[in-house]
Amino acid sequence: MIQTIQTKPYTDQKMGTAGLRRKSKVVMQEHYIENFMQAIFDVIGNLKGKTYVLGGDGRFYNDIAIQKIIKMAAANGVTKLVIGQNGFLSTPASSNIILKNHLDGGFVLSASHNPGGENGDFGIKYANQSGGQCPSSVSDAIYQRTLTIKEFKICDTPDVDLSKLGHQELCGMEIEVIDPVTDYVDMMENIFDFAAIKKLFANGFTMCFDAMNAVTGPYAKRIFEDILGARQGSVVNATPLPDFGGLHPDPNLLYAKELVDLMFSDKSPNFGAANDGDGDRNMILGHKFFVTPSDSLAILTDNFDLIPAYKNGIFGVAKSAATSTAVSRVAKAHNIGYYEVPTGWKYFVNLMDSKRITFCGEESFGTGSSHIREKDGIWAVLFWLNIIAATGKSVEEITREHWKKYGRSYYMRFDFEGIDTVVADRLMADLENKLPHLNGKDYGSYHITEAAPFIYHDPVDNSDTKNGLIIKFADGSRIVYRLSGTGSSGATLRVYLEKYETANLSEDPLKILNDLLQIAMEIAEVSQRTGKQQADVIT
Ligand code: G16
Repeated sequence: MIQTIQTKPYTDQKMGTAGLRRKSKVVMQEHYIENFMQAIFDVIGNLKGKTYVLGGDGRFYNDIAIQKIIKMAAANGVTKLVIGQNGFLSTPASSNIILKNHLDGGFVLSASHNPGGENGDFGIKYANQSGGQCPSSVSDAIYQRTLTIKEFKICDTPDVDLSKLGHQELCGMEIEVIDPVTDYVDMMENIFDFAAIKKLFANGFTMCFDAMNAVTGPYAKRIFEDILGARQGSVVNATPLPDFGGLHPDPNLLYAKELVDLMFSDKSPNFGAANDGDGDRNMILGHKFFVTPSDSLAILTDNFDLIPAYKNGIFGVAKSAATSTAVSRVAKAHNIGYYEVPTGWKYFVNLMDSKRITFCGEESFGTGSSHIREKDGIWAVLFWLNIIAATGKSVEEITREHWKKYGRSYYMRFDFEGIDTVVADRLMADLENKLPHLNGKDYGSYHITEAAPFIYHDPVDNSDTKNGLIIKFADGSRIVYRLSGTGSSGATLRVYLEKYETANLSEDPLKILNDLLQIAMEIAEVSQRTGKQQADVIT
């Protein structure tokens, strides 16, 4: 039976860089999920004939939220939901299901790389029929709707059994529970040279993939161990847990510590990788060697012709403005299109749909291609394995040869977390006002040639987006400032530093970037305004 239930609006349901992301306890408030979902359904409008995919990364509250969403979808007239078994679905797998089956969109229940559990974070990503997250115009309309919502519709029925594969019906809506892994594996087999990677493992190559107790465990076990023949146990933390076993599922040098310690030990396997909560981020490591995400994008792009799906050519490549410019040199060498977009994967979607780009990536450990409309953690790992299989070279050799050929963009990100939002907004606003006065100024040997906000003009829909502030120097160095759009409370100031070198290729990045860090701190008055002498997280 369909019920219409009265509710009162929440005022904090504005989506960030990637959907709605809040503390679990905020989301657990009465009707919080219901209000947000009803706002989405209201903005979409007529739901008759529409099919959506639904799943999540298994974090705390997924099981409760998913049942609410199923019952609300049915009550709002959705024709069909395709749901991952037991409610599991990675973000890239969900995008693939939308595209492959021409669905109208989907919902991934995840706060991505943020920690889970009752004291952690929860989130909802809403994708439209493009397979990517909805554009800002749609998320703005949804937010406006959340401010005026008065009631929501829900079916008063028992919970759906999501452990059973196959078809069911609920309040007149069709439900299909699918294996979350199969379609994704098929897609990967059609992109990469699985035979070559199998041979690599058969010849004794070793890897460690850290699934961080999040959603990619079952995907990674099936692909790396069962199909490609990596030895059993190559995938660690492989069972998705509601609190990720206490891990912070952010694949970087700080939070993937267990993997990093292993890879930097004498007994490390040949190759190491980690994914985040919902499987769209990746980190790549070799023996005692870390590849920055910016370099990874450049290296993958440079080696496109080693991959069966791309060997006949690629359209172009894009990166977020905050990502290092390493890939720009590769694009130039291959004479392919090159784009810089604001932070947020959704900005790549138009470029992929219009065949301007094939590859894209971000400094925040995201790499992907137009096979789907989300970044894809396992895809990036397979790409690296395919290059290693084709060249017989190690991660370090591949990266060092790349630097030799193109020079090296030393790159680091400094995060100042938990800042009062008023202080953070003021810092950015004052800095923006200061930028025009910085042009032409010298800071030691650094000469500023351009200081301006980053404004992106989308060549497809002609929209303009402002995101972050960029200071460029005569030697090609850059400082980028922006506020994170994925936090669940307070503000995080991100300061991104980059310096290009053609001769000193083996230095400690911090040593190379230290002067630039001091300049960045001074220009934005970071310590005076935030009380922080140094960053909380450095990646
Ligand atoms: C999300 C977006 C990414 C973006 C990242 C930035 O990642 O999908 O495209 O790069 O946020 O985060 P911030 O605004 O905090 O710098 P994810 O993995 O959280 O979905």
